[in-house]
Amino acid sequence: MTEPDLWGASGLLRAAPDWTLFTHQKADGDAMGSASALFEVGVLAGRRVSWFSPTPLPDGYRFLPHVEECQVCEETFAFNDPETLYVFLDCANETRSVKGFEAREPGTRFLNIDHHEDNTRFATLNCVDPGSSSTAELLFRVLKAGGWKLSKTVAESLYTGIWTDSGGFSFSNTSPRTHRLAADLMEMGVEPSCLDDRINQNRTPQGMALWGRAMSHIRVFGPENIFALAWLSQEDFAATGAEAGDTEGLPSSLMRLRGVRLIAFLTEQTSAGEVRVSFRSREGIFGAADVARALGGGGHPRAAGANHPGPLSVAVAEIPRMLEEHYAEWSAAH
Ligand SMILES: [Mn+2]
Repeated sequence: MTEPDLWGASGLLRAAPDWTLFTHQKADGDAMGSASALFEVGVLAGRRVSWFSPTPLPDGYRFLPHVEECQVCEETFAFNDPETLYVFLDCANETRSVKGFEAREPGTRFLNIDHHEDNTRFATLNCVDPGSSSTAELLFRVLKAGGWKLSKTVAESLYTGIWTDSGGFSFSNTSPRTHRLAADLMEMGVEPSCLDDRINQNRTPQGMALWGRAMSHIRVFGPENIFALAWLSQEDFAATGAEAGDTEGLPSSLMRLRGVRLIAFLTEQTSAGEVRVSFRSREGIFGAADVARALGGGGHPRAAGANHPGPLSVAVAEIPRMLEEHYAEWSAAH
C-alpha cells in the first residue's frame, strides 16, 4: 500500500488563499468532523473558507463548529476559480458530493482526502489511505505534517470523526496509530466523556421509537444464523415522526446479535420505493463490500452499501437469497 501524500496535501492547502470544502451526500460524523476541523484550521490560518453539501446535514452533529456555515447546494456547482482549492473530504468519488465536477474549468485544483478503498482518485492531488480508520485520522496526519496551527476545537472535530467511523475504537479499522492520534487529541484538550455526551446522547424519542420498529423487524438466517436482516419502511418513519438521520448507528447495532457475522439493513427511500441497503460484516465471512459491489454499490471492506430498485417487499425477499447464494460460492472456495 502506498503511503498517502501528506506533504503534497498540506502544500496545496498552504498555497491556496481560498478553500472550498465538500462533504458527501447524507454526511456522517467523519465527513462533518473532518470538514468542521479543516474549516477551523483555515480560519486560524487566515484563509477564506466555505463548505458545501449536496444534501442537508443531519442534526446529530450540530455541536461541531462551522456546521451552521455549511451551504446546501442541490444545483450544479461552478468549479471555475483558479485561486480556490476545492477540497473533497470523505468522498470516494466525484459524484458523492455536489454536481458539476465534469464541467470544471481547466486550471482549477482539487484535493481529495479520503480513506475509502474504492476511491477513484479523481482529483489534482489524491491523499487517500484505506489504512486510516477515518478521513479525520488522515486529515490529522496532513495537518501535523504541515505544522498547521490547531486548537481544542479542531481536536474535538477530529476526535468526533475518528470516534464515529471507528465505532468508538471498536471496528477492525482501529489501529495503534488511531489510538496514538486520539491520545494526541486528548492532550490538546479533548474530553472523551464530554464528546460521548454530545455524539451519543442526542437521540430523540421519535428516533428511539424508529429503532424499536427496526428491531422488531429483525430476521436471522443462513447456516448457523450468521446473517441478519432488518428493514424500515416509509410508514415506520411517518408513524414515529423520525428523520432519515435517526438511522445512524442502527446497521452496526445489529451486529450485536449473537453469532451474526454479516447484516443487511434496508431502508425504503422516499422516491418510487427504491431501497437503500447497508451491509456490515465481521471477520470469518466475505466482506460487506463484496456483496455491496454485487448490487452495484461499494464502500469499505466491512461497511458498505448499495441501492436496490425495490419495492421493499421484493428487496426483503431477494437480499437473503443473494446472501445465501454468495455464501454457497464462498464456502465452496474456503
Ligand atoms: Mn469516513
